Amino acid sequence: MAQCAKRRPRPLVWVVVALLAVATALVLPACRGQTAGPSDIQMTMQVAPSPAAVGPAEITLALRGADGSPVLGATVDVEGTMNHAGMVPVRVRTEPLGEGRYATRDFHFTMAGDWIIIVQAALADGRKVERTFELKGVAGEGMGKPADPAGQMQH
Ligand SMILES: [Cu+2]
Repeated sequence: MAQCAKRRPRPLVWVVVALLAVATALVLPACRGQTAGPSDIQMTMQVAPSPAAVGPAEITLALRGADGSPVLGATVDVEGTMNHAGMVPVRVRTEPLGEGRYATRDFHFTMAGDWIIIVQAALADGRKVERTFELKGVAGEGMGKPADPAGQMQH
């Protein structure tokens, strides 16, 4: 007598699916900036920790040419700002990590809310590239409390 084999979910499959989901979640925070300057330069940004919160953060930019080759020898400056009056921008220079990647060392998110990250890169060949990234919903210090207890920095 023929019996249908019972199809049970194989645990290993679900482990793989879960790992892929985690990997996707880790990759997703990277976003592509708006274009200004040479369009053959691709720039992607990653912010750690993610999700971003008030306090120290590391912003990493990856610069690649049209053929995917890393852009070496660039001078990359990062300005973090917000779209409201009285905002004091946070400006830092990055350090090269190699392979076309550049990271900030002393960047701080000073306020909670929606940030705009403006990246200016001076390429080794003299060209300048600017990209603007939106980073929405930077959390306040300590589980969503306002960044400043006095409330002056809230918006
Ligand atoms: Cu602000």
